[in-house]
Amino acid sequence: MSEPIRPLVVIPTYQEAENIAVVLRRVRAAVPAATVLVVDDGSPDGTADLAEATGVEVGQVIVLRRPRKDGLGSAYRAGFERGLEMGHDVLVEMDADLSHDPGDLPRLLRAVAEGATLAIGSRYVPGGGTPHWAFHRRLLSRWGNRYAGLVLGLGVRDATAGFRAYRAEILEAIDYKTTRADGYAFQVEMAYRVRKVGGSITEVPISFSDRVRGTSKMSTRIVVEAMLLVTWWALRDRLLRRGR
Ligand SMILES: Nc1nc2c(ncn2[C@@H]2O[C@H](COP(=O)(O)OP(=O)(O)O)[C@@H](O)[C@H]2O)c(=O)[nH]1
Ligand SMILES: [Mg+2]
Repeated sequence: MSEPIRPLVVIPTYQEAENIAVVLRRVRAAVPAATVLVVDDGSPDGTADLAEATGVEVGQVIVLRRPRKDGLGSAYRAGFERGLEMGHDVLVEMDADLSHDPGDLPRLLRAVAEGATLAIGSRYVPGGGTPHWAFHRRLLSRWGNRYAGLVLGLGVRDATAGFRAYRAEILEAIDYKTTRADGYAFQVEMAYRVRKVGGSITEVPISFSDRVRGTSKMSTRIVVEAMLLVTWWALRDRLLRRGR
């Protein structure tokens, strides 16, 4: 039997006015007991106000308003800090653009309740996928993940995935506050740290949809940052090991 948990779903937003109400309603329908924390970076389109209004309708939604756009990694660091202060024992990462299906939340939470310290919603395990992606995008993501998995010894097929659930204790154990990366590199950095402290990681297959409304905030800079940081971490750790 799975133990009861107190999950917090952290949703970072920047310019998601077209999506936020729908995603909050669907999270509430999928996990009636979850608390949701929207971390908005001063979106000029009024995302934070819409999140608050929808929160009144669906209940248990908190909006953390930050003054300016500071990146995905920084938004999650702030969200985790708040969630741990509030005493949540499971912290979930999820995008606001409906690429992550709130209907998959119960499976992610079950994996954690059954013992994983980190459950990753994975596109690259059997049953998962990116059905709408163009060939070149699939190639970049798939090979980027193969490269990171190989040089860092992650044992994870989808380390850049941003739909995940962490046990509170593992976040404390990996000292998440000292992560520095943004975007895809942030996700890899977190998985790498969990692996290094010996935390168990389970990949739960998910289908990743393309956003229908609004625009992506990821850029070539974020992809290049991920590649450079992964290479740096792998080299650094090899040199350190040799120095011992
Ligand atoms: N708070 C905050 N959220 C962000 C920032 N950049 C992206 N996001 C959110 O992070 C999630 C993923 O971003 P998205 O643009 O969809 O990335 P993509 O799916 O890789 O194209 C979405 O919910 C965005 O609104 C940021 O600087 N601050
Ligand atoms: Mg997206």
